[in-house]
Amino acid sequence: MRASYPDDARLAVEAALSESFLPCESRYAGVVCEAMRYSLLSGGKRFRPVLVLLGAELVGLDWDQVLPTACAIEYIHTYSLIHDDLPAIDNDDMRRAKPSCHIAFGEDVAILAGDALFAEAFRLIGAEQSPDRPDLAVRVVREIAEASGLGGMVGGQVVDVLSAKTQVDAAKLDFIHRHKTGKLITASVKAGAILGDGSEELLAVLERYGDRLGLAFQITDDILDLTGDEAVLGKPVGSDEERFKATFPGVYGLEEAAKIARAAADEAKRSLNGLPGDTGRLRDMADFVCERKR
Ligand code: GRG
Repeated sequence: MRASYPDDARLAVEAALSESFLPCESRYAGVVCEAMRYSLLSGGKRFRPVLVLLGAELVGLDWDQVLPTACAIEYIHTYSLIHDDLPAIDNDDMRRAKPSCHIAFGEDVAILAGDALFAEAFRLIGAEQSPDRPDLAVRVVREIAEASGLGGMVGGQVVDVLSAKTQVDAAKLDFIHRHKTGKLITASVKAGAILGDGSEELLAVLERYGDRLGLAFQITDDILDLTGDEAVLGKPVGSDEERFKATFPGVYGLEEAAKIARAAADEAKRSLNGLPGDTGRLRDMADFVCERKR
């Protein structure tokens, strides 16, 4: 059975993303603005902002009440992809079926576009998120900053980059995946619930759900890098092997890696047991991460 993806939420994010962006004309920094737009509005599954919306649903918030934060998280994800593709990191020429940001605009502009997206993310939350509850907006800023920085995405990426061409054991690989990918995914689903003043118990459940979901997501990413269809993925396959990157299929083999991803996704679903309200869409997301082809 193919898991259903919440396309209604994805389309709401897509519309908010294009509206969230200031026009680029008549600005000294116009070319950087164009590069930011190019990368941000070039498709993608919008997996993380969709999770923000689904987290918000759990606490009875409407999507439009959390869209600034949903967009901000996609800004941060886009910055990470732009920087990840740079020659100094993964040196990928294609992203989302288009030339990577640095191929289209040059390395200098791509670096600055990533930097600016990161800053704009927090500007967007500060300017537009929950003006009546600044305490909740501040809590979300902290959650997202922790998930993006040294204790999260960057911390995991540093270990990943420095571990290439070395022997990586299972514990280190688990750390890399849960930090470079898992933390931002976890912050996404928690952010929606935080903005609705969700209970600490609920946030603890979502922390567990996001951690397991993020691990399954990145293992599937490793598998797709070996077995995926380039036309569907929008980027070349085989790049992890080429760069001697530490991956789950590399350590466990393809079949076992797929089983570990499935088990993590099932744990994500189980962690939701007992929660009040409809958790069906979050459960579908767990199935989606294992079944996805891009
Ligand atoms: C700190 C060395 C260093 C570099 C900066 C922080 C960073 C760049 C990169 C983080 C690592 C990273 C890119 C993690 C995300 C991995 C991942 C699974 C990306 C693909 O996400 P999808 O499948 O992509 O959601 P779409 O295109 O659908 O948005």
